[in-house]
Amino acid sequence: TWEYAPAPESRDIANLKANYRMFLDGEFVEGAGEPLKTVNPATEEVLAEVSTASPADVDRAVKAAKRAQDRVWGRMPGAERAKYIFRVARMIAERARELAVLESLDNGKPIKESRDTDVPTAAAHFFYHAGWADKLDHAGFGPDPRPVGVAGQVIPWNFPLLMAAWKIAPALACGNTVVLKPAETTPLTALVLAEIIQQAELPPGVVNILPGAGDIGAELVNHPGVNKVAFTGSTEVGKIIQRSLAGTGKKLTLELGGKAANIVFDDAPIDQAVEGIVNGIFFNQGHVCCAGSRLLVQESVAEEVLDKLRKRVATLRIGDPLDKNTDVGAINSREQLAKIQELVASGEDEGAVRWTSPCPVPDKGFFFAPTVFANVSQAMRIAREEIFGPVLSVLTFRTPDEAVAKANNTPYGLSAGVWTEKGSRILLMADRLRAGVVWANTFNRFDPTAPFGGYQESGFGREGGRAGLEAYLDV
Ligand code: TXE
Repeated sequence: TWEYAPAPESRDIANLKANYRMFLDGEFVEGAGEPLKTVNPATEEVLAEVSTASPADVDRAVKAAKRAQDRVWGRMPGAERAKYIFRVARMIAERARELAVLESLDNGKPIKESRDTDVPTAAAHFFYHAGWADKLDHAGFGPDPRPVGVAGQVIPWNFPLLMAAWKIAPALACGNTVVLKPAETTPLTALVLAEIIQQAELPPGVVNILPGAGDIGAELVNHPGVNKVAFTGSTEVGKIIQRSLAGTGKKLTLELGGKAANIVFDDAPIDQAVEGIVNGIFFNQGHVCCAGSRLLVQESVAEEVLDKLRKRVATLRIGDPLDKNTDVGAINSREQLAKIQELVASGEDEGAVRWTSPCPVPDKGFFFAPTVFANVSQAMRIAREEIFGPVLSVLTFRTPDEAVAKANNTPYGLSAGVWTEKGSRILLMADRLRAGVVWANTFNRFDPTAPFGGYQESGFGREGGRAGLEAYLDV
């Protein structure tokens, strides 16, 4: 029988600004690395001091994960693993308020997004994958699918808890153990997830969470004890990892940058499309790999769409991430803000027409007002490079062929959106767009049942759905 532990006490919201230790072999311990200070991007104040891993800590964690995989987790019947994973899912839901507040403090995202998207979607990911743990033999993977072993996982700062869930849940469902490195600017919610994993009594070593900078990420992915690497982050680092793993025989999945086209046809429900355009680029301050950062609008409705868009964007409220009315929060770091400013300046230099929302912007903290560029041509940097901020580049097209050609004119291929009343056009476009995800009459919808991942320089491998399990199984 399975006895549920009493619901653990959440940390008092007033005490979230504590210091955090790393999670290794079932214990919270001081790492031997230089402690890092994480900053609240909305106030520029230090939020917490976090201990970080040294290369020796990485080695200890990988060995602990291997022991746990060999002796316990990899041998456990799937139905037993499922109970632990369900428990983690439920405890995330129980600690939702604490996790949402902490995520907004550490990352800068509006509380309504961490409350309504990040935390529930993270819990949903564990619930969904718990359901797979005892069905792997019957899912058509081939005879006797086996766990790969130890997964080394490195995640970015834009969805800190959700990315941890995306990585850890499928790995555990398939019987693998995990060493995960969160991003240096947002390690906190992954460490609360570690508390949950400890309270859910997962055997020591099954999950290890080691904060650190990129050098520790490199140490982890290159450790010979790691059998499978999963990375979400910049295309630049993804390429470094791919090169460094060549010839090692390790499995690898990469989820990298994007420059998605959000395509609006003249028969689209325009008001609904405007909401989708706003959500597509201003959700999470545009810190979204699948953000609809290029609006492709059919020439005959371009003026109407742009007028309505500017009016709508002017009503967005920018400011305190903990205010429930905030629509656009803080940029995650000073570095990211500088990158956005540099790319916006390039758009002006290259002759695009800049419009900036007149909404008031706080003086303190890292904020950037929602910005829309019209008259953008395909050669401009703002049409080609990932800005990863609240900046939309607007291009026009006349025919579906031209829309496809422009949308596919990118080295990326993560996502796209299509707005039209015509079902046949949706199917045609979805077929011809080189993107791992195509949304129709919606944007930025995430669901654990749907595989997510890219083409080309957006990476390879899928997360979510049955396809997401393949990377964590050998057949
Ligand atoms: O990413 P990095 P950064 C894009 C976005 C952003 C740019 C830079 O355009 O402006 O990348 O962001 C770890 N081996 N995206 O510098 O460096 C690092 O510690 C192993 C898109 O933050 O790729 C962190 O945990 N790991 C993206 C993680 O990699 C290494 C999300 C991501 O950091 C490493 C984030 C190395 N050599 C940024 N170097 C998306 N697709 O969602 C760094 N890391």
